[in-house]
Amino acid sequence: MPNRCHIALGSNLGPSVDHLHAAIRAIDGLDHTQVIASSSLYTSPPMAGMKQPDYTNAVIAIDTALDALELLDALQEIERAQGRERHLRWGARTLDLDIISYGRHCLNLPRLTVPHYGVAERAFVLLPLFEIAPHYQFADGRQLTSLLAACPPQSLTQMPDSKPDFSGTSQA
Ligand code: ROI
Repeated sequence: MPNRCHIALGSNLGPSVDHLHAAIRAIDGLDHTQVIASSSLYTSPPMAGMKQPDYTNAVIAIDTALDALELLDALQEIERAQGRERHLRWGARTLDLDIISYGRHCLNLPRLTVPHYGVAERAFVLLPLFEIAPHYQFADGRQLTSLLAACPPQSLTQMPDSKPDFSGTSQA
């Protein structure tokens, strides 16, 4: 049985829209993995007033038969292939792929925490997720709409006509 997972995408270096589109195609091309839905793309200033270029963000839903660490490895390989350099925590990046949820599982592994630890503070994750899964409840019981209502305000701009193409057809 595949697991329904949500991946947050972010980029603020180079042609960010192209980076996100290429990443979504690459994820759809992973073994035993299919993109089910994608949000629009959004632009937002960097969180916490950091001095960096604005970000382009999106969230996708996938179904995957990869286990959580296989998925993490595959996403990190896509980040590497698209030129991400990893030495700066919270530095500007060509591509950031975060596993927000993995099925109905809560995982606390050295390399991976799901639901993602920072999700409640990140409108650039919650709002795109709301676009594709408005009734979503995290595996730890938190309701997406409650997190959105309590999230620190953040300026997010939905880019018109920016829903990426992928081969999936069903809804998240
Ligand atoms: N800020 C925004 N707006 N979008 C991001 O994807 C993002 N990613 C990050 C930090 C540096 C926390 N800030 C961000 O990793």
